[in-house]
Amino acid sequence: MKLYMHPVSTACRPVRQFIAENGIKCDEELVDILKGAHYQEPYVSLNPSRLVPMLEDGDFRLTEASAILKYLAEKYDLPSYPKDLKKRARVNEAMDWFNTQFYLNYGYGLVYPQIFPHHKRRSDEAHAGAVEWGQQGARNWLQILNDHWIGTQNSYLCGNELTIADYFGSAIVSIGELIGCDFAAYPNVKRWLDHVKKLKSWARVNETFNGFVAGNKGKEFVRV
Ligand SMILES: N[C@@H](CCC(=O)N[C@@H](CS)C(=O)NCC(=O)O)C(=O)O
Repeated sequence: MKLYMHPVSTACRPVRQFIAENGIKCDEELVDILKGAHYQEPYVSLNPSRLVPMLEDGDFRLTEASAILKYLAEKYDLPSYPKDLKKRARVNEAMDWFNTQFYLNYGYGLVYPQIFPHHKRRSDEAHAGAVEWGQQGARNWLQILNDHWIGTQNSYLCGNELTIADYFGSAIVSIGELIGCDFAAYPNVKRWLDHVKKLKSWARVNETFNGFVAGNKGKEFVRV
């Protein structure tokens, strides 16, 4: 198996983390999205969406981080994707919620417009309005994550067992660190994230990402 990836990518980090934690044998191929390699052959023919990650398992290719996590967990029969119908449905629900509701406002509304030049709006006014919209939405979803998904009792998103939803969600929530979020206003989120970060491969998998976080330290950002 081979994972086409970039180490800083929000969508690649949970997949790499899952592979590392579970000792899954999988080669990696760097697709340098910062240099536009995903727009060039051969990658563009393999994945016309021009995004990473992409998993190759023999002649089977799979994109979408959430789908890849489910495929790997199923292929290796791992407990982090429970077989019980309702437990599995809850994990799917959490992943869909992160991938749609949460990520839209938090990632594309708040974080990315402030750190990626190509996400910046055309005028300062439009930009400030978009970021404010993202901030409001992100605060709403973080509060729901804090109170409803995690709450005061749970160690993880779907109870007290680590699931693939935690791999997926923690990669998304941690992008707030790029704009200096410390999640102090969301104590259950902070406790959960700190807990997931204790995974033995977290530091290694997130080395490049943490370099970006360090590079943004001290800069002014709109935060949650
Ligand atoms: N929904 C996709 C999103 C993948 C995605 O957005 N990948 C980003 C990196 S995090 C990418 O390849 N960006 C390249 C670009 O936008 O040009 C997934 O979850 O896998």
